[in-house]
Amino acid sequence: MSPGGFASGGDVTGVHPAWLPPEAMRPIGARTVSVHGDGLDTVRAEVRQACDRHGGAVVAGGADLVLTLSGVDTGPDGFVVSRDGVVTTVAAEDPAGLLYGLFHVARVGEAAFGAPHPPGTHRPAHGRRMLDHWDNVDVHPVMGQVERGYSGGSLFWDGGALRADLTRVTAYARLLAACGVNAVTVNNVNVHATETLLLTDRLADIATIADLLRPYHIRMHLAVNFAAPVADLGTADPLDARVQAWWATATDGVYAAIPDFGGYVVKADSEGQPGPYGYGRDHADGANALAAALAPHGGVVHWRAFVYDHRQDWRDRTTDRARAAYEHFAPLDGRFLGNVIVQVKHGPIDFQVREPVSPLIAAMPATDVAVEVQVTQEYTGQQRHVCYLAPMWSEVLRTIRTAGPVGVSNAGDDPFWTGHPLAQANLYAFGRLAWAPDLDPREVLDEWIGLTFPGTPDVVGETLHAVMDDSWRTYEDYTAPLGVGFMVRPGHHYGPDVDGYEYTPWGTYHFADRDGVGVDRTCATGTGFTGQYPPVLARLYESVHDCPDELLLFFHHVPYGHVLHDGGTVIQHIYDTHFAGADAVAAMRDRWAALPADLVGPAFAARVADLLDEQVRGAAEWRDQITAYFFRKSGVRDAHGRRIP
Ligand code: GCV
Repeated sequence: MSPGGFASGGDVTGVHPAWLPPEAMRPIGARTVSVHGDGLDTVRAEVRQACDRHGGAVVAGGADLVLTLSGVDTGPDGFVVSRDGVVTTVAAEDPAGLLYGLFHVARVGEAAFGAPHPPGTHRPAHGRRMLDHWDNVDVHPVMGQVERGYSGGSLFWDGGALRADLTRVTAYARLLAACGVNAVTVNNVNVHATETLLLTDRLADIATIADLLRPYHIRMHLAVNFAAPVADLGTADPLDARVQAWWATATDGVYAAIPDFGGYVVKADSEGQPGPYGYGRDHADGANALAAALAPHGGVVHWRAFVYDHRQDWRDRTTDRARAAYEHFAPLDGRFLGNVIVQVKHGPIDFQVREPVSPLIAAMPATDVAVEVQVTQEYTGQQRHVCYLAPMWSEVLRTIRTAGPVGVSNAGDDPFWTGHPLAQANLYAFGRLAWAPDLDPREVLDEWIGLTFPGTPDVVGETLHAVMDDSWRTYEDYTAPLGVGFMVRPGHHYGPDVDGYEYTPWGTYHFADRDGVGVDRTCATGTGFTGQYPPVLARLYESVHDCPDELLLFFHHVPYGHVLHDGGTVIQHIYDTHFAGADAVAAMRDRWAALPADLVGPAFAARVADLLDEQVRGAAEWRDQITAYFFRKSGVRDAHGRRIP
């Protein structure tokens, strides 16, 4: 198809519909389809629209495609697909499963109507697959409408009010259901004064959004302020019976308005947000107070473990931000109520391009843990750089079994949804990996391409793979050598500033001097962070010889002449990767420029081209600052004699 699918606009005029534009429903809509069961309004509407557009028909029996609610044993959200020769049947035990089955058929396309095959069962790996929006209701003076948002304004809020036109929320819900997401929070975890009222005075706003998400089987969650009871009671002490009663009453009110409400998300004692420490209590006390209020209704609390000292003294070399989450939470394992989920960032610091997996995830066997990843590209190019993140998430999600991943959404009111049109693939991939963590990131990208540009010539897919497959490692090459992170401009976090955070209260990240670079996090001579890992990993990371190269400087401070496993030195690696990374970005731009714009639509093509120009500029800036900085520190010349400013 053409870009005509875009031009025709899908459901929302003027908006590029991302995956599942009307043309992607052709495999279904060009056939006869029968739908059996109750509670299938959304499935029926999807099928009807597809048939209206593509010439098929909704029939009572004798169909090419049968969608049926039946007693199959799939569990929630699962479905079974079979083909007996002339009929493809999708069966599920609940309406959500049948909707996922319908979208599966769209994804598989004509193959769903090919050779006969016995029933194949599809079940999500995780019951809850959640996206958190860091959207402010009021425009925040520093963070704007969406904190760390790079896709325009909020889909839900506009300058203090619920958007007047919520059409795109319905379209967004459809996109999310089509990749498997089934839970959403619609406000920032930094809960400011207005957002605190969502729980009480402005409940009608979130009920309105919940009504729009529900047809696509997406449950509403809400970020709440731990100190919310203070306005009424003067305290938020979680062990105070009046506070517990306050949460019970407020929560009853939420469920009266939203019977299928999912629960609360809480950022407490973190970066200035209030929390239980203010009352001499711990995070189990805090989380349990809210969990007790939710339990009678079947709700859950996602309690974030992102707790660290952001007022540390850079001169104090014993304080290590990486240790913080484990130190605050691991001792609490076993004390949380059953409906508390401790939400842990995938790495021990903060969504950097390269981090080891957080040791806290393995340290709480008696607690439900959710792994949090950042779909919005705060530290990975801010949706001005192409950075396909599925390979990074896949490394974490496929090896760790948890209560389910949480992603920080990258969507906004931008016509392409995600600012950079190619960042749509990150949103899609988050949902797919949350459903099936073992999926190959390249195959997921294939799916996104197939659903977004159905019927286009192979060159579209080849170009997108060439530009995107290795883009995360390319971004790492020119920004974060061997596990050093945070060399970004303070505040907005875009672009290079090697010492930007090095002497601030927020943590210290590279410790470069004239002799060497890296953070000594060993037990033998450093901060002892390696000791937080299970023995096999602790030994691996503790050893400067065995530590994987890509994490060497995360765990060790080494001389610039230290030899890596590939035989090169650390300083030469820094030079080589920065030159190679910037060159790779220039090649990405050339590759994109060679793609005929009409195959993806002129607007899409032009937006990507403009952003690739910025990425080429940005990568060169990174290359020049990083190579110059380390040349000036080390005095070691580039072995290849390239120009270092
Ligand atoms: C919502 C990082 C970001 C903050 C964000 C915080 C968090 O520090 O820079 O904007 O706040 O993470 O995850 O709570």
